[in-house]
Amino acid sequence: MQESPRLLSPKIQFRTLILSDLHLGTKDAKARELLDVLRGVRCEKLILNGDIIDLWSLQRKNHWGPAHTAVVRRLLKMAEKDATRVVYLRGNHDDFIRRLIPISLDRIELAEEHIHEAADGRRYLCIHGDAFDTVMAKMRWLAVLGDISYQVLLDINRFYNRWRAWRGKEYFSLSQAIKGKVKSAVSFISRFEEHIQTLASRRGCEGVMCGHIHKAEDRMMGSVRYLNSGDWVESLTAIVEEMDGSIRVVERAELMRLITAQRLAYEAQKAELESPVLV
Ligand SMILES: [Mn+2]
Repeated sequence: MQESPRLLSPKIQFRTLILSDLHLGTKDAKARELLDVLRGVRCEKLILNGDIIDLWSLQRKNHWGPAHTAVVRRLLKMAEKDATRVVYLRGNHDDFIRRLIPISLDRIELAEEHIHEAADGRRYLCIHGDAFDTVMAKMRWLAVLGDISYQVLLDINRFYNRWRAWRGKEYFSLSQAIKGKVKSAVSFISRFEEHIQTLASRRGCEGVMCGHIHKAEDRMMGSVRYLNSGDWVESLTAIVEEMDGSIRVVERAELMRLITAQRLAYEAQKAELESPVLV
């Protein structure tokens, strides 16, 4: 007797999907783009790592549209129909939930932070990341400085000092001053990395997952793996955990390719199973 083939799912499957910074309620939220992804994915656990509904922005100007409602409805449906465990972590744009947390509503939990245990036993601390803001501000400053070459700096310095001389002021080394700034910014970065490492070890975690800075990342900070899920305003990225526990950052384009391929395979199998048996 012929063994019946394993039935394909019309959706791609992840153990965990981690999203952050959807900023629903703002003009720039890519709700439709997100909806395409959410409709094609099934996951056991969904971590919403802050700034999901942008209450700050809604209070100033209401840009809530039907697509935003559809995203919320889809998220609730995942919890209800797919039995997905949803963990909603507080961000700084939706810190109104701070007064409620921690609370568990059926399959939806609201919390400040969450420890995710992957299938391979590795533990990850999930937290929005606005707590690191003062450190991050210095990092942005460093990125700007990094774009200015030393030669340009020297040129600016020369003009600046010509102007100072004309004003009758003494020489001032702008490049020296900026180099000092860079040095302190570098120490701020290592302080941020230290912060992440301390936090991870305090929670017994091998990794930390954040959002907030709207930039997807996956890199080691000492022995700690730092991941950032990016956002759904510009970068359209997510973190996914496969069934075997492997974790990676993915872009929407890749997710859509996987979703389309899965759907086609599913349709093909369905058509084959429904066609009359030919002898
Ligand atoms: Mn944020």
